[in-house]
Amino acid sequence: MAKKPKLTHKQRRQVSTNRQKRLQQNDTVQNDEQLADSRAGIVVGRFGKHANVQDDTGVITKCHIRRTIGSVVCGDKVEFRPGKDASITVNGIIELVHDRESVLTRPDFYDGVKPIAANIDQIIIVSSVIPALSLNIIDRYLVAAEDVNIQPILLLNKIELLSDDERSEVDQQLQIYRDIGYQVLLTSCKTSEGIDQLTAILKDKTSVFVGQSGVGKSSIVNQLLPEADEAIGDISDNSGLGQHTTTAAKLLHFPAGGDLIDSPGVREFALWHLAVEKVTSGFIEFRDFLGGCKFRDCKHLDDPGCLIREAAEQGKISQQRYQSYHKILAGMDDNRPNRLIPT
Ligand SMILES: Nc1nc2c(ncn2[C@@H]2O[C@H](COP(=O)(O)OP(=O)(O)OP(=O)(O)O)[C@@H](O)[C@H]2O)c(=O)[nH]1
Ligand SMILES: [Mg+2]
Ligand SMILES: [Zn+2]
Repeated sequence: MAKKPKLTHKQRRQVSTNRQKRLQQNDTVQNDEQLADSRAGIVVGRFGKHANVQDDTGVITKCHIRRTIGSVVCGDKVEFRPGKDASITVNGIIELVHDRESVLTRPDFYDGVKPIAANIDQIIIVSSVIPALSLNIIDRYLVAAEDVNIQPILLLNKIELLSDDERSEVDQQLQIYRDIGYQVLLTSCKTSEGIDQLTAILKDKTSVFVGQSGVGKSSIVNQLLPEADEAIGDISDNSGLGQHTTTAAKLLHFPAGGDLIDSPGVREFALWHLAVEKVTSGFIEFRDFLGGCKFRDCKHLDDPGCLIREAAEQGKISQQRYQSYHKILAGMDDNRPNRLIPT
């Protein structure tokens, strides 16, 4: 029997790439004749170079995105052309994205400012007891939500893990947020506490879950919509952090009305894309005092005649939030790529 020629590493790679290409070609629409007429849809999934688009009959098509389109995220309203042969995997193309009514963005070291979700009414900032509650991360999300003018709601999950004493301590910490007008919810996927209340808050709205990895965003989605069957990941024994189980955002519909976007957890929520004034006005309780400081370029630190510092000293602004604000400003340059300037 003739011996098979031995391939070099490079040749083997080439063979594998060619095979991959052939498979992809059979699995993706190639030309306009294979496409039906353009129709309206909503983006319900976004991963790699593709997006899942759902039309008004509920059919979901995995689509290419035309090169001319800037960005596509869950919640985007689009015009797309589905393929005629439903057996093809990547079977459509997004031709146009309609103007967004709202968009939540996040700065990324490599990609610049990235949209996370579009056309949303409210942002549910999910925290938990494990990984430990971080008020500073909550404040960062609040600033980002205020900047894009989308209603934020705070949610603390895994509440059943707390003893009565710990619970009242945490409740006290969160009271700061209730006092300045934010809604705060306590939930547990183990006891279902707070889930009915959350259902009512999400009804008829488009909401997005954001927060650190491992706080239980996907677990809550499964509580609300068992058929969603979202992947759930354990907290790492070593780091005590989540393991980034959800890797792509997904939009789900409530049968009774309303949509919910589950998003991948993030490690850091940087705010370097914002000008300092935007961070300041993102602390909504500071707004009453803005413009009243003695110096126009007041840093609200130890500047004489600073109304914000005085308000914090007098307890009109919480010390916790005042310090969190300065912590955010002190870290503004962290993870900021040099080439990008805030707007
Ligand atoms: N004790 C307790 N554990 C919970 C609760 N909710 C979720 N968990 C656990 O927390 C871990 C992380 O849950 P996920 O739902 O995967 O968290 P996630 O926020 O979606 O994480 P990423 O997808 O990585 O962003 C899993 O082990 C869940 O079982 C809860 O209410 N109580
Ligand atoms: Mg998840
Ligand atoms: Zn000041």
